[in-house]
Amino acid sequence: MNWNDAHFETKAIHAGQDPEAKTGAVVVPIFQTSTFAQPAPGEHLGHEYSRTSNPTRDALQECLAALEGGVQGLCFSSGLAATHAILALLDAGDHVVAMDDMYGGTFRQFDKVWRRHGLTFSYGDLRDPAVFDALVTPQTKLLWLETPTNPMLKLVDIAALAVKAHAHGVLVAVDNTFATPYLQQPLALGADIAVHSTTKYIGGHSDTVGGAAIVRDRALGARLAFVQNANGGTPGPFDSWLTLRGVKTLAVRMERHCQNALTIAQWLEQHPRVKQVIYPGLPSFAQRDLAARQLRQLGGQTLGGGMITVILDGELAHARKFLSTVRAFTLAESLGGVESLIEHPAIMTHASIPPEQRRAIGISDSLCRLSVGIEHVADLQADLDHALQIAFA
Ligand code: P1T
Repeated sequence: MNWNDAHFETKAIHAGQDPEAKTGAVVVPIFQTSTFAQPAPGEHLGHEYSRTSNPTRDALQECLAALEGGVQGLCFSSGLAATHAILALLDAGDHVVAMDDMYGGTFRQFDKVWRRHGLTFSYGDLRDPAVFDALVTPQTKLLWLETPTNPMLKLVDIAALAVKAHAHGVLVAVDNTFATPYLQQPLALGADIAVHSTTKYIGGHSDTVGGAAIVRDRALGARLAFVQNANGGTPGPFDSWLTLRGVKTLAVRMERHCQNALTIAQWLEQHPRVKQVIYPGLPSFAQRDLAARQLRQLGGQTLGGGMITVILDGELAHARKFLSTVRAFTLAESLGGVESLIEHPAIMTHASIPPEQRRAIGISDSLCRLSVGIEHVADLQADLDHALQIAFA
């Protein structure tokens, strides 16, 4: 059945997930098989080998394509495997323009892997779209955006940059991991590829690692599907199934993540030990107008996501004590699960970015990143309050 005209919540539960034809199983089965019997050489019943295609992965791919408003979704064994497949579309000598703030692992792949293979990169603060004009060259083939960025929660204007990039024949990829398709629709705004670490909000339960790339052009989809199969960084059936199970509740989880995060952000902003709170749903957010245009609105309020970046009014030692004291928040890398996590980007997720570059984009030693979960917000607030008291005692 075609669910394209259905609402987001309905697509999340039904797109690619019709009851199974043979048994009527309501939930897509885990087709835990590497290969498929062929009635005659070269003839098959739709699947040959699970790297190439697998019914459980197909269901997830179809669902994610529907949620992002694309024509094809491709899933990968991690977010970085999805990134790798996209960069593998380029040739040696090609140039990439990228936002200067992004997940440290993405930067590491660009800088330590792809540069050795002859790609070149220019990074800039693309909050000002005119910065793109200064960075683009005749060799530029890809514009890589992350918005909101990890960890500074900077926004880039996808629609404005897509127009500029397309005028130069440059493909636009948007890492939509932080916002999710529930809050932000990059393809509708003009991007060519929406990218995800499905490890995060899409899976939503911190129990599996995965990635996805969704496109709105069939020819680009075919090129990416070729790389997916040729390079082979695909997720197994069980990981695909866990992700598909998670994505069914994406809309309701995101609303609670946003509601809890806004409450915590407002409270932290008043806290005497806090220097700055960055949260796209706050009235004080620097790019408040762009947030209102680009992120989903609910009841006149911008849904700012579940991530908060907080700069303590102290030193590294205060941040260390704070992070070691929290209990309702778990000190861990990653984000986007139902449980609240907290981390220190300079030491943890963004350690692969050189210190001077980290400082230039604002990742200081007193900066902590919160992934606000869907526990009761009062327990989360009490935990942070207690940990701040101990850290500054
Ligand atoms: O971890 P993996 O599934 O390979 O996804 C990489 C990735 C891509 N894009 C963004 C925006 C990300 O945040 C990540 C992974 N990030 C973390 C593990 C983290 O703690 O920030």
